[in-house]
Amino acid sequence: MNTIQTVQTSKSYKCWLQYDAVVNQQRKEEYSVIAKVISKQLDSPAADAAAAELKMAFESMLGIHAEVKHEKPEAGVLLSIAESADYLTDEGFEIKKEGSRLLITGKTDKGLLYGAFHLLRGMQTGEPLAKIEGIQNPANPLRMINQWDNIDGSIERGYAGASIFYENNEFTKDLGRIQDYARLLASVGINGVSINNVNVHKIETDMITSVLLPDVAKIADIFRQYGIRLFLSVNFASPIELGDLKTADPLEESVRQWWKNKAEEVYTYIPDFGGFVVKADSEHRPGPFTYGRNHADGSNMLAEALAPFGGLVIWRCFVYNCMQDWRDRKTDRARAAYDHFEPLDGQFLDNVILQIKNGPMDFQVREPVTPLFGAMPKTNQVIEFQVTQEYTGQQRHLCYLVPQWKEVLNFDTYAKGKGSAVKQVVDGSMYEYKHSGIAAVSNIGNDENWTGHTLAQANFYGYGRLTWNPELSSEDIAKEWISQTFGPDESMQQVISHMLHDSWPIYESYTAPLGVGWMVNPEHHYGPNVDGYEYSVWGTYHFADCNGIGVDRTIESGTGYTSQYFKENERYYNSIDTCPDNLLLFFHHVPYTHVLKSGETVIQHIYNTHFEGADEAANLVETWCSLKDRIDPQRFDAVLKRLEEQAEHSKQWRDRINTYFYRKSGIEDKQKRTIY
Ligand code: GCV
Repeated sequence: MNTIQTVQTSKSYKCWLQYDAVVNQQRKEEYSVIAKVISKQLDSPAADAAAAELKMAFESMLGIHAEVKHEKPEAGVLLSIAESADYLTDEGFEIKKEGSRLLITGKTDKGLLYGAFHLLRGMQTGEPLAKIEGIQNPANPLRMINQWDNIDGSIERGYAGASIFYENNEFTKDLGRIQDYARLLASVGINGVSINNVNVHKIETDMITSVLLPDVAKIADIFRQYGIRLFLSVNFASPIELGDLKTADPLEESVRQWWKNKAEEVYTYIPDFGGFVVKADSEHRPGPFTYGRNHADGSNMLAEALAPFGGLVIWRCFVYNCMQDWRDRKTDRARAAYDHFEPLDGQFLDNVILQIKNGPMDFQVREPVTPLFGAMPKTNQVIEFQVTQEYTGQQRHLCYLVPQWKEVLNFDTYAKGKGSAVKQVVDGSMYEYKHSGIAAVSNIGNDENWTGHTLAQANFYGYGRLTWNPELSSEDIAKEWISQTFGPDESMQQVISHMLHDSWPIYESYTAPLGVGWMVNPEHHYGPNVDGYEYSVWGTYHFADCNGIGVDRTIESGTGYTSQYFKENERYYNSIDTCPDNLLLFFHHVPYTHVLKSGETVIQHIYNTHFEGADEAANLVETWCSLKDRIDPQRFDAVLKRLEEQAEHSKQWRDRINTYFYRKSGIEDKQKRTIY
């Protein structure tokens, strides 16, 4: 049987898999009855991992050294497969108490693994077994994490140390840490991981050759035990890059054959390989446009190669002109994904999935939901979130993103009339997609606590839980995470939950106002710089002058972006009367004196929110300090340091933004606070 050796034992490293000793005597007695024996009726990597996790957890939580055996126990946990259980999907499970036995039943061994983690989550949060019982199936078929790790050990947009997968242009030897990562991922239901950056550089191109495939296969073996399929990001120009062909034209027979051979080779190393993730014709990455072909041509070529082996092509829609002339007021980056992809609906093979960022720009603190969701009934779609906090404080600022993701998933597209939420598009139910789900950019690195900011573990946890069940509330997710991570003290749990829930609004309030986005320093994207992207090639403008600010995306006088939405949303955003305040500057250019629905003018709103936001960031420090002595010193101090940095840095944001708009507009703050 698989034995688990976690490579570090500190509280920050263990995240939510603390498995602290159960202190409630009644619970301890109840759990102990089922913890003496773990019986598993099959041997498979995932069933072994489930049993090993339970064994380790029972030892740590109850001090019981469970026996693992095949026979049915009188009392104990019974892991068994029921292939004909039609109420379960392949990854679903049922937990049921029968006398002194607790049955965890799956249709496959993956269900057993998820069932085991569900039991442990319930035990860690102190639930009676009766409440842990029940049937669960994941809402989304694909629940994926994208690593943006480079083989030199760096991570694109990584804020928690270096890669856990690579160092110095080689795969890591520290496979124990990867196993611990797989445990964390499986515990929240993730079932797919792409292990290299979507920007595939020269050396990483070798990941699909015999040079690096043996290493990739070792990583796949680890993830397989935890029900996670491995994917690779590939370079569209690989046939050229690897020196085999002079072209990567997707309609050239030699190129198509090259990819077919390549797929066959990959599957000899990794029989359950998930497939390819592709960033093409995006930010200088090669793609089908070079050959006058479209994205259906490009993705279908790869899909054809992978189809015989059950592989998927996850093709990103982040395609836009990144060499825009800032003087060109007609081109609108927000329109790009829809303009490129919507006309191709129906042309993609059924093992192609389009991966679409949640918003039309790029993971800003506030942007509307992309109009592409629901607009392609015949094309598989997955949504892409960003757990790593590129534009939301880089894990130096606290920003709990689960409420943002929930807002997006609950957004009504009106694709099939009222009640056509994004979550129903991406779970595949609205159009009966063959493949669909949720993907996100990972926020972990080799920092001891995985996520840099210890409280950013909540985003990792919450992302996974939402992919499994988008109906979970943000509060429930936070509660689960806090109680497993920090323990049963309820008043402490409430304090942390409030901090988490205040954090996104706080961050939004002292950064770019009213949905306009950007205003960050170019390249690294940390810290305020109002005009940082104003005259750039990236299509990211706010158009502030002495009279007003905002991007006119209306049909009548602007870029017409609003027309990409279904009628109800088109009308809602297109009219300044109905457009919500928090997205006003995304859709409309208005004078500073424009009065918002809140009753404030735009300029006064900017001043107010920036003063208040910085004050609230300072309050987070005080609130956290109220928990001293109730949280272990290592995690307490680490979080305190980050919150102090945030409080200081939010003042920079406040003063830079307020001063900029004061100087532009010449309008005084009604409250006469200090502006420079
Ligand atoms: C991986 C943004 C980021 C890039 C990232 C890109 C993408 O532009 O700043 O670092 O590249 O998105 O999603 O492909």
